[in-house]
Amino acid sequence: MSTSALLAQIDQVGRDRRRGGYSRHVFDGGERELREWFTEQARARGLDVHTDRNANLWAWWGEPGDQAIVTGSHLDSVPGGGAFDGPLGVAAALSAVESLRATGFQPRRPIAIVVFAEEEGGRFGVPCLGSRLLSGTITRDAANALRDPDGVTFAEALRGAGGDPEHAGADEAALRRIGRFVELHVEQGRGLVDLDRPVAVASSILAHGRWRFRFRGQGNHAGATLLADRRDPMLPAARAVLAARETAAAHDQARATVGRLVPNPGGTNVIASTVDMWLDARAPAADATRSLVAELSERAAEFAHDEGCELEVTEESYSGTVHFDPALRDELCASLGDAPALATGAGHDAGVLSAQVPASMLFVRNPTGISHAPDEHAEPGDCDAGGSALADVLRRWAA
Ligand code: HGY
Ligand code: MN
Ligand code: MN
Ligand code: MN
Repeated sequence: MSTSALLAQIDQVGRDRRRGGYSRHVFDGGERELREWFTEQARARGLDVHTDRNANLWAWWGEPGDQAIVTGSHLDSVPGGGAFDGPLGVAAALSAVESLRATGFQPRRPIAIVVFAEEEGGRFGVPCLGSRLLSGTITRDAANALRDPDGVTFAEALRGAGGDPEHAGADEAALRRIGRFVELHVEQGRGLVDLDRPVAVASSILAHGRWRFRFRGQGNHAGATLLADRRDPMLPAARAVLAARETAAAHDQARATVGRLVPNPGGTNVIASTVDMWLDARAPAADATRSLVAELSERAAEFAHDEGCELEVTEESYSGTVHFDPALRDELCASLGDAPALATGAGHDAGVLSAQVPASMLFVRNPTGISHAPDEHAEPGDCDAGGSALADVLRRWAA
């Protein structure tokens, strides 16, 4: 089955109709149905499937062994996300394995497809949670204590998804088995459109992280409280949203986004007692990301003081700049007909793994350049070109 046909199935199974929009959530609803769909598809292609203690799904062609060639991505999405971010890599992996088996190819090294858990951090707030646990870049205790907006702990969700909260965390044996990792992903930008090419190889990932700015004031009545008597945390939060853009603009190629602003308790006729503002900050150089956040924190503290409010800034996740293995990158570019190498502003499981295993990424052209929104797109022909390119890479690496 082609990559584009498998994508259509994922879209069908994963679209979370209960929530109306297009969201593939983690560990429940669409996610559980997607986990079952992937397991069925992998088994139908002769792969052995198991869930690791961190709820990542592994499908093996051959006995799990050292120096395996591993590919894969994720199936969860951001709220209201697109249909390609994550699923394209999983669909291409299934299609690539199917096409290799159809030609009678006998790999001399094990091949595996992995579906990482909670890549978007859409439920528990930490992106790439499955690959961070696997690689030990987040501890079991820190992960298990994470709570979703309904107060469900990650430990509970992990158990429900077949993971093992008591033994979650760094999985040395699993890491040792990975000889090379390659993740195919829809491009989140217009680089390939401008270059008029279907496939590219990733060169680097911006340094990026998430910080929660909690402005604390005095909850009060919207009508009975005179302006002079207010300590309204919404004001410093609003000023900080504007300052985020200004501060980022002062740093070369930096990005700062406030996509989530949550007043508590959130009543129309209530002055909030706290307002949480989440900052997503990214820049090519790690120190630029860090100084952007430090400058904004300072300004936000002044805004809070002006309104008699307090501010607490918490770092929720951070990844330094990732430079993919240059030898692997160049080899892939050459083998894919002199494909271009592109930097990306999006984080990926491949970026998390790259600190410990030879990791790489392939990008597929996205005509809209939009991602993390329903307009994200890749043409069926380019999706299938990505699947064939991935099959070639797996064949060469596992021969
Ligand atoms: O947020 C990101 O960069 C990725 O899509 N998880
Ligand atoms: Mn994403
Ligand atoms: Mn992704
Ligand atoms: Mn990813």
